[in-house]
Amino acid sequence: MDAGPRDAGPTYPTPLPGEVFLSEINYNGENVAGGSETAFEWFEVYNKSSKTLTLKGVTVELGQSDAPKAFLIAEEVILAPGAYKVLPFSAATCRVPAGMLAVANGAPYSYGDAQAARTLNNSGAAGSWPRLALKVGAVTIDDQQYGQGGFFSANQQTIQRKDFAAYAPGVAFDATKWCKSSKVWAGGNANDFGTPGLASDCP
Ligand SMILES: [Ca+2]
Ligand SMILES: [Ca+2]
Repeated sequence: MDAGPRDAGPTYPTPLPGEVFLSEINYNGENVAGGSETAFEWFEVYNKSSKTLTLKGVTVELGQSDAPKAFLIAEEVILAPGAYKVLPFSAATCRVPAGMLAVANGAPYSYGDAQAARTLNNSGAAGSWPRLALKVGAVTIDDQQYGQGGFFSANQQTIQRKDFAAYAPGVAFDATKWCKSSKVWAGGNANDFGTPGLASDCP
């Protein structure tokens, strides 16, 4: 049996709580008449740790808090220490420069192409907030019910995180630890507000 290492690339660990965070969410994309804003959606992750990590094996839950939809990241998506990387519904339509996007197998990663149900929801109320979460098996890495308390952004305005304390079970979304973006990003259009691939610029 040949179990030699020559065919295996480097392997990296999946994140633990406190190592990788949801740092920015673009759930409210451009409102295209007769179309879907989902094509513009993306979220950003931040590797706060000093380790190179992979998102391969991370489960993403999205949708509404009372009816989550989930998918597994099956591709090797590597996060360098300190990196901010964008995971878009579609790398082709998100209007985020390629250098800011997460990469899988040498190409920009997309989680939504041909998976129309993978939407980042825009609205909700008590008991059914829009939600985005990252898990490794049963371990929650991050979990944000981002509309909670009525903290909703406008069309083409992301929300950015300004506090990176490790996720603790049962802690509600805290809007004071987030801001609504106020500056356009390079490579987007004149109404795309956010900091894809970069640290938050919250006041
Ligand atoms: Ca949306
Ligand atoms: Ca950012």
